[in-house]
Amino acid sequence: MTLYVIGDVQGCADAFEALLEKMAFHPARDRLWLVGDLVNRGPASARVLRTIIELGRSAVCVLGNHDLHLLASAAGIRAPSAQDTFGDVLSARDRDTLIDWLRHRPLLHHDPAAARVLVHAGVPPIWTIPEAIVAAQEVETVLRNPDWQRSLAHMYGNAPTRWRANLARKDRQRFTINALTRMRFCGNKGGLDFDNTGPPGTQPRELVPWFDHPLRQHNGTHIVFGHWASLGVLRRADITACDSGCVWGSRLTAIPLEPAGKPIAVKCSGHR
Ligand SMILES: [Mn+2]
Repeated sequence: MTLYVIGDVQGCADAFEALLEKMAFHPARDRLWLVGDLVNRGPASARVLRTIIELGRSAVCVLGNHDLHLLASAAGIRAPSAQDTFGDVLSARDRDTLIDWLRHRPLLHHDPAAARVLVHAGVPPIWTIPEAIVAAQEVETVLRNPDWQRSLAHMYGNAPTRWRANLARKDRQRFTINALTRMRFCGNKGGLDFDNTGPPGTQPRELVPWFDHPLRQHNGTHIVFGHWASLGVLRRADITACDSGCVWGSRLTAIPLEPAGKPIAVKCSGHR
């Protein structure tokens, strides 16, 4: 058994299928973690979703910001923009199957035995892992409700950037979604920044990558994430970053987490 993680696929079905083949991934034997952003920007979002659904219980996938944007579009909350390429999902014959599967994915997956967490963007430094799990579960419960469409109406917006335990429900859920699916840098008190998308070193002095923040409360847990294409693949004792910029014309990468091994990558022609 090998546990792999694959970075942001973003509708690049050709690269995804080529990578699974190159890995010789076998669902009866191996396990796969996917960091989310399965859809959008690339040409074949529906095909990516169907391939993952076929992997069944061998694959664990968390939601990314593009996946949530697709759900909001399917819910009629927000019209797709000119850049969005998930129309193949919205017009698919199996649309309801794909959307229902997607909205039942978690925002955060925790393997306590391995002290390992899978999340799209990261865990805010000021949260402990139990706090992050409670916050994620609140949003997951809402997404799984029969009236899930209405609840996504409050998803968009950057505020509040600072966490407080007494935030109102909608603000609390928006903070959770933004932190777990959009965060890269944080301010010195742990507030979220949404303006800087470059690699560490390009940010204003008052900002720190969330995983290097001095207030970080979850140092004992290994956090596996994607979302940050300009950070690329980064493997440390405490984190694995794995968005190698597939949709930008770079590579799609699978990293063996257990047993740890050499990354396996395929070239992607890029679609942006
Ligand atoms: Mn993302």
